[in-house]
Amino acid sequence: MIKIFHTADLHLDSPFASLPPSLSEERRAELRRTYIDMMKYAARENVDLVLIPGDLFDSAYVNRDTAALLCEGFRQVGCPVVICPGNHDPYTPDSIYATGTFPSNVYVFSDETPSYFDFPELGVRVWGAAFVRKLMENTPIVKVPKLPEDRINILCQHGDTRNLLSKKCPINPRDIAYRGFTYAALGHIHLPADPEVIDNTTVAYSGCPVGRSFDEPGWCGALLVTVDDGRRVSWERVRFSDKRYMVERLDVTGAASYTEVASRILELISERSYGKETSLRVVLEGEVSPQLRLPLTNIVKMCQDAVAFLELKDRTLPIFDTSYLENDMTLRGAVYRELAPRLHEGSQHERSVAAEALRAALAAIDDRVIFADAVTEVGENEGVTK
Ligand SMILES: [Mn+2]
Repeated sequence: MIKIFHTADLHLDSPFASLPPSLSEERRAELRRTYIDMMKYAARENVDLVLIPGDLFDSAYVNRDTAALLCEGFRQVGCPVVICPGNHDPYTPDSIYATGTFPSNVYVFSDETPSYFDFPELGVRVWGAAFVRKLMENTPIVKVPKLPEDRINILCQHGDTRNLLSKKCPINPRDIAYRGFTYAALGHIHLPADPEVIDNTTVAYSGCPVGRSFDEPGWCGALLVTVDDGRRVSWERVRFSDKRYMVERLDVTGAASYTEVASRILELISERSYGKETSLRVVLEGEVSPQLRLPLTNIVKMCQDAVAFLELKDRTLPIFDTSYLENDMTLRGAVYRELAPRLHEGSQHERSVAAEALRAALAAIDDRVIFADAVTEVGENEGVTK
């Protein structure tokens, strides 16, 4: 039986550019701590092999202290550590992989053509193909020959099984199974589904060990994998994040005041038992009166102590009880009638923009202040690639 610890996509030394410098340094320190926690765990569990299929670092440039810490962790874990550089940390001549001095138990793939490391004492051969630049358009796996059955063949690869047109090493899991791998340790997808079993092959993404933003919500971790003497694979997820991001949608239809919205947010926080371990984004939705102002900064102040961090997005539509506007003969009614088709039938983006326009117009007509923080940001996270 062999025990494997599989982690990927740690993105050490991420810039966290959206945060103020002190907070971003705190986050980087958390990532480093998570790495150390993982190596301690792997040592405690007496694993035979650590597999890191890519994006261990966020970029090719690595802080000297981070590199020292990394070496220390690898030394402590003792067993062989196999790294396959990914699209964020490709094996380039000036990368840490080429220039750093890792302990002798660390094995790093350096070629775009598949190659392998043999571990005869474990009866294991580990295959992989390194990213040597940010893209890998072809599928190196198809160049792997049909594998001999006298040992456990493992793939350690950064790549994308979701999209065969991906420019980040597209992989068809069936190709992995066809070649006869027992286990494929993959990296690249940060929030993966459970491992997939095809014939005698288990194809698994570990996901990222800790979420770095609202794009990566929930508890994260790594995989502890066992291959028994009959080459049956079992796995368990081990949580390594002690903080998490969560995103909630809250329907505030009919809310009469912003304090009512604040108490609905507090109710939601208490219902879900969120506390200081959770950074929370609440997307406010539903239909509210066009008169209702949602000063997000004030609402955040009223609720933020309940969680680690609170962010609000206003996606409400100011069309609750608009019967009076439909027949209003002043400029207010004219603006409403002009925007009504988009408010009611447009795409989500059109509805949000029209809602914002209606709010701004009504505020301007009443000579009220227009709050800049109510500006909608539809789809800002769509199409994010990791
Ligand atoms: Mn990644």
